Amino acid sequence: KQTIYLKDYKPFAYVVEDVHLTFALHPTATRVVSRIQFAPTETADGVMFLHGEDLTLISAAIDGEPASYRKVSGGIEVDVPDGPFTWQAEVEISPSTNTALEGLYMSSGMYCTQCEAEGFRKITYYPDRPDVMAPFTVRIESDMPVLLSNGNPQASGDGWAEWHDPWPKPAYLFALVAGELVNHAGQFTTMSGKDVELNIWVRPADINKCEFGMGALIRSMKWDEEVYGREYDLDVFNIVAVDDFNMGAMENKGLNIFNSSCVLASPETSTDANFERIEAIIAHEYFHNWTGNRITCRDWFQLCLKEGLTVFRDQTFTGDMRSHAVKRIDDVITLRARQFREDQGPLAHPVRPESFVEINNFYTVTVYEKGAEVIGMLKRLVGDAAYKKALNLYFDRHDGDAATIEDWLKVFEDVTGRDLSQFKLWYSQAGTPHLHVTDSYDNGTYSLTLRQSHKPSPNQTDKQPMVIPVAVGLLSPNGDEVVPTQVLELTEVEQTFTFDGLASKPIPSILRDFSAPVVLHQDQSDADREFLLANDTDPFNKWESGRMLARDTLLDMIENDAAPNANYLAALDRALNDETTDPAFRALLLALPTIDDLSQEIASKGGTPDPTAIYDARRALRGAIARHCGDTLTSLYKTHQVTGAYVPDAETGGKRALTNAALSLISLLDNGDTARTQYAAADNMTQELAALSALIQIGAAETELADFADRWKDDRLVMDKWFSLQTALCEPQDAAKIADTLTKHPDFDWKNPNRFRSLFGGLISNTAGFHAADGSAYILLTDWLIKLDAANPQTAARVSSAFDTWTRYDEGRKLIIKTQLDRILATEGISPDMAEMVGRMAK
Ligand code: B3K
Ligand code: ZN
Repeated sequence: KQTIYLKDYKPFAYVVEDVHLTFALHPTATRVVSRIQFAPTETADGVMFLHGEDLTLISAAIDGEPASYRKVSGGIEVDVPDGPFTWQAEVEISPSTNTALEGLYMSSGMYCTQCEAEGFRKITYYPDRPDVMAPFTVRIESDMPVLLSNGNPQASGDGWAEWHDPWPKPAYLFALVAGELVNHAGQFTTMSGKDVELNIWVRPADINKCEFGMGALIRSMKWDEEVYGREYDLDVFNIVAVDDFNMGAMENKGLNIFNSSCVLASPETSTDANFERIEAIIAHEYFHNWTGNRITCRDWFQLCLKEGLTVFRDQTFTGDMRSHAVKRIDDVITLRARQFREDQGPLAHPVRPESFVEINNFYTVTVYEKGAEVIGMLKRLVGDAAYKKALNLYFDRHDGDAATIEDWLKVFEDVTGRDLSQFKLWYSQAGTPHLHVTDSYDNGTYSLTLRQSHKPSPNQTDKQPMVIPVAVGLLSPNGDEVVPTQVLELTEVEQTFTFDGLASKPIPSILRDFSAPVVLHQDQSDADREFLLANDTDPFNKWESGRMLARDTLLDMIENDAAPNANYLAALDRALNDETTDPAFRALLLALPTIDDLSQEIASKGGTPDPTAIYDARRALRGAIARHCGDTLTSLYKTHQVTGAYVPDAETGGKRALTNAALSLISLLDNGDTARTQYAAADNMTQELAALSALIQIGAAETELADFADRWKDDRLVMDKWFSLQTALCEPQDAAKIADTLTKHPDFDWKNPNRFRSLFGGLISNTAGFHAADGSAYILLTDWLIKLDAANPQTAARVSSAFDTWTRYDEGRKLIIKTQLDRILATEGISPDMAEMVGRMAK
């Protein structure tokens, strides 16, 4: 497969005016008839290329006459007339043997599709590129009782149904579902008074897990009207839950298809975290209706145009539904753990990449989460009012377009008169910028000097200074905020900002709300951190101060064999007792930096992280916190228990988060007595799983693990948790062995992406276990990646990124990993997906 470059973009030479598809469904011999109206543009030259993969072509005609065509790599070249013409083709495909889960495939007896990015070409011959948009009419013939496609239902009868989608769309938004499904119905009246029928379609056994998702959908529809002025545009909105799915969900026009783990929920089977994630994903896919579907991407290099913006929108939505402070902290934890990690390694790439082999490999945290950070910075720089104006202009100007990042930035330039050419570097320059801060105080004037630096990234060595919005507030030593938050714009390598009229040297709170995705370096004393942890009005920096104390004591313990910092333990105890703060916030104070976070930190200073030593230090610090804060933890555990029926809301969820964070530490001291009691009494999955986790972490969960498997053996989503907890939370030295044993469990259905990711995702997250010095986990994962790649390249390639930190480690580990990467590359028939990912890592 060849490399595609952004700079080579050329528009398609034909316009697609209308698409008619007829599907005669059959597990191994589905027939697809396409009737497509094409019209040439000025650049047409009589030969039209259509993508097509794994298709058996039965017939092809142009205006009713047999077509003249040649099969070429990736599709066919067709000789076409000078004027408009009708292309009609019939192909045969085999959904039941499609284990790649891309195109039309079968999952638990139902037919479903996944076309983004380039799956439609596995359904029929077509210009499968996002800048070709057309209205679709679809006829489905099947004896399945429920037949769904995009748009509005048009007609149906015994064994067939027809759907019409009036909104021109690219092929990647096409969807079809056929199955023995039942629906949880709902209704929404839009702001202009149109009634929309809502449905969540599931297998009959799951019908009691739809209510929460329906509520989340309705909240999303309302929010998008209120906050972005965006109304829904069809008579129906359907969601379908599918068990075998390569990702979380897919925003197909009017017919969203979801991984069942991202839509099905009930208090007995889902945790608070599951509920919050489901609400966010339903919102995300719904929000794509405007940011992605009505306005789509010109080409796949522009992916962040829809994904960064839609993530930004769903993050704001979750903040509005729950807590902005807690959501921001959660998002930054993820950004640093995953995106900063990506930036630090061989897979680093810009938010808008410039080349790819397999686009599915670029649905990354950089495109999504850093893409969302870029939108957040833009909003902070122009202000809320200008952001709103710019978005309205974007929707007005580009509705129905396949747009670019240039189009997006232009609306902001037109609305604000600002030149955004330097800001645009956020889209083209890879890597995480470093921000260095020094300060001084002299005679009433406080000066802050900000300096930016950039490390090289793959294929990018010389970097330009970027526009970095740095939100800053100043506190006086008595705790008053003397300078409220203001945004300093760092545009040069180094700049000094001054503040006059201050009676004494202030304590600065820098990068409030994490106003830019950078690594902040500042000389901060323990005393300043303790002060900010107690007094900062910015919740992010309040949390961050505690985080930095925890991080530095861990680094000191790892690097210098130091004892846990007593100042930190005392400050943490005080913060935990501060009843004016949200319990969810206090739960976050108890979340220590992970082993991988600490490895990243050590590596960025030029050191070589030792996962085992880091594991030991974390364990020692957890023990010290449990002992030092024991009374506080026990009392929080008692006083914050939630009573009454389970509700998946932020308020009670925050209390459960706090008591369960306490439980995990209390269990280090009481041999699991409290956890065992909680497990036995639990009437919801949040409490049950927290207790089980605490017991696994102290190696005392044998009875409960058996009980759990016995009670939940018929629930696939709950059994996914059972698989992942064991590999994630066991002692590192047992991890590879436990994972290997679990692969032999009769319920380890490795072709199901959720199950594969549960077991191996758990193992990978057990950092000290995954990086066991003997390489046992590396070898096990590699064996399974090679096996999975033959069936499902997309998921295999995605999981292979577990190795992207390999150059951080010592020679022994590096040698074993490099051997595994080479082993993958040498495997006969390796997929282009895997070859690209592993090739980039092995370089
Ligand atoms: N747009 C899809 C992701 C498609 C991934 C293709 N490999 C889901 C989302 O971002 O909403
Ligand atoms: Zn998305």
